[in-house]
Amino acid sequence: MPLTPIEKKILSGKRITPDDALALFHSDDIHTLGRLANHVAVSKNGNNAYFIQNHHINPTNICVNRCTFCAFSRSKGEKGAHALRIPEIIKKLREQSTGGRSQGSDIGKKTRFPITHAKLPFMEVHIVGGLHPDWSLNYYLELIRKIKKTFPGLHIKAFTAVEIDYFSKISGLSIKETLLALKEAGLETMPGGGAEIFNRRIRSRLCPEKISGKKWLQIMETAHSVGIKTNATMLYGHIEHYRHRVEHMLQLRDLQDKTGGFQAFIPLAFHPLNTKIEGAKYTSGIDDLKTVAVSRLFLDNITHIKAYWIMLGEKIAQVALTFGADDLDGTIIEEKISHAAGALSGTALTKSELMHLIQKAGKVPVERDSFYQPVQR
Ligand code: V47
Ligand code: SF4
Repeated sequence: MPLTPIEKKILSGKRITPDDALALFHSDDIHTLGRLANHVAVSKNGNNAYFIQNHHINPTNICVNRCTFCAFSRSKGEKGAHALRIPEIIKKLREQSTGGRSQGSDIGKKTRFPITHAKLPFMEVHIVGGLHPDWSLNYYLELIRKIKKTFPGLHIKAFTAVEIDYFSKISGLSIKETLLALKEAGLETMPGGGAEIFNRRIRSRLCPEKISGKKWLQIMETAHSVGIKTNATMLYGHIEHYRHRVEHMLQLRDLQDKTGGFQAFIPLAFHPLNTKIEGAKYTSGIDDLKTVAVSRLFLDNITHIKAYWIMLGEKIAQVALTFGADDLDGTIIEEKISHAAGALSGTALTKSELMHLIQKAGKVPVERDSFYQPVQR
């Protein structure tokens, strides 16, 4: 399909329709798509590409939902199940922040350039996990309080809308009360996980036990209303069609028009290993780039598009910086969710590796905080 009328719309700053986005997905003109998406990205963020020094923590992989696409989760008592106590999480964060023994060995194995500096200036901890059948909301409140007390300068980005719904159910509090209690304890922003694909039929095959797309959006709307900024994601490349991706992004765009609370959109490339999705394959590089580009063009009201290098791989993520993405995410340190499903990337990158990837893409590396403010060091 020729892109020209859509191209004209984009270049004159007009919003594209869901049909336009579908046509872009069906187009084979990947170069025009990349050029247009880069044009829009530059108009929003200049030639900058952001990164953050962060760590990921998964308190538990024990989960009552057991989504069919998730290779990370386990049932209680199953081999490979883990459930960290709060002091263990604090110890992990301390070791990672001070170049302690466990970090040194971990990093040395998994990244091409071992981290050598004695103290890593982490800005953010990203915490998500399974829905543990025995834990109470108090565990999570205590965890947040303890992290804030031990590392006062560390930004806490934690819990997907799916977890918030679960905490509300186990505590008997409303969604709003649950969010306010977590905010009071020290939670500052929320990641965008759990969105998967909103379409009801696809969702019922991917994650029959998970909250609906409608509920996910309601929880995000509530989070935005109490002053918690969040991200949004879309899991693609499994059993969905292009139209489901567009439908998904349209619902995000509509909510963003209302609240303005989404900071970034992250297309998550499905990884097939150890999942229950029959016949599933890895996504292709072309599909990854197309999805980043179309999301940049369609989500005109979300400022940042993240090329999550963990799931795209370092090299496709780097190219994605010229296809509309303006953020690589971060150092990560320990990633379990996509690596359980066969991610081929490392699990950590150093600041200098991230900067190198960005510079070689012709972009300007900007170290950011959790609100996309540049960090001066
Ligand atoms: O919600 C699970 C996805 C998500 C697989 O907001 C899988 O900054 C691929 O949301 N293949 C969690 N993906 C990760 C996430 C995230 C990551 C980085 C940054 C941010 C952010 C959010 O991972 C889950 C699910 O959609 N996931 N299994 C899999 N087999
Ligand atoms: Fe549980 Fe999340 Fe995995 Fe689903 S994706 S099984 S909710 S950890």
